[in-house]
Amino acid sequence: MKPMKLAAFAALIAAPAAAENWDMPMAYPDSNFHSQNGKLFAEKVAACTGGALTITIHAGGSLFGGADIKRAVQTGQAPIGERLLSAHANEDPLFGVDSVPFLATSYEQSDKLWAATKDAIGEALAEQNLVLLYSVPWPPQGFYFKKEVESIDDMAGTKFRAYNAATAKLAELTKMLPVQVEAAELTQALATGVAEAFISSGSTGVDSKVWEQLTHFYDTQAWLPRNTVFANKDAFEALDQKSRDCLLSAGAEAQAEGTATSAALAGGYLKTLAENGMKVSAPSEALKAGLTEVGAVMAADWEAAAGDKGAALLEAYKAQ
Ligand code: PCA
Repeated sequence: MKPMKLAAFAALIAAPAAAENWDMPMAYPDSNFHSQNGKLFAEKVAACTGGALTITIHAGGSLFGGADIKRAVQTGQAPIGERLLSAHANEDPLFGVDSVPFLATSYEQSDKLWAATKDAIGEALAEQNLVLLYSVPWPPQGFYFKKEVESIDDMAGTKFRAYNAATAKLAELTKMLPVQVEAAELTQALATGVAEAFISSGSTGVDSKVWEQLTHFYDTQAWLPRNTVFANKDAFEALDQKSRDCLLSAGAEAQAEGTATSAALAGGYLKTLAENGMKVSAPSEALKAGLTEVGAVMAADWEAAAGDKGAALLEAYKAQ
């Protein structure tokens, strides 16, 4: 009897903790590289935890729309989620550092800007009951129009789809009419005339098959905004140490791999736009010069909003 009892006891203490499943809302389409990278992240977490923590991806805004994901995770309605953090720059200017025009315009610079600001961004998120897990840049941002645009004067009066405060400000400074539209509703907004132009990556242009409505893409490489994945702090802290470590290590891997994927795909998206009949080109000198001026105004605005803390981070970025 005795040995059997011991064996039963051993089996009991060796039994894995009840498996936990987290639902992860993401705003962009299932086929988008961020969503696919989210799935790879989920697979890594499952493998690392031996199935103790699994993550179910809900792409395309199917669980929460983009605008609601951050609040949902903060309040624990979802334990984890992905969001374009710059859309929350009104809460903390730091969240918008990736959308300051012409501050970081290549993958290399984007990595450096992230390295200089990630701790401060992580702290700002922690104050909002969030744990930073990883962040992946979109390809560089260019302008989509349905006419030739030679200078910013040609933009005036255009209904311009904005995805954050920076893109709305850019529209105002170029005398366009900003309208906030999530990527999930972009196709419809273009089809119904709610918007007739926007700034984004080739990735979102391809996702939305914008060649059905628009004709010109100007490859301005203005900035590389990021999608950031965070967990609810209470949900994170309720996990065992191993699961927490796995989330962080899988996040680090997903960030490196997602960034490499973004860079590898960037050129192909522009090719796809051209193959579908769009005129893809560099901006004219006049357009470049106008956007540089607008960008300088926006950079000064950001610095004023971000104060000494922002200035120190910019210095750290530029010193790299
Ligand atoms: N695509 C997202 C954000 C930046 C990008 O390239 C969008 O347009 O909503």
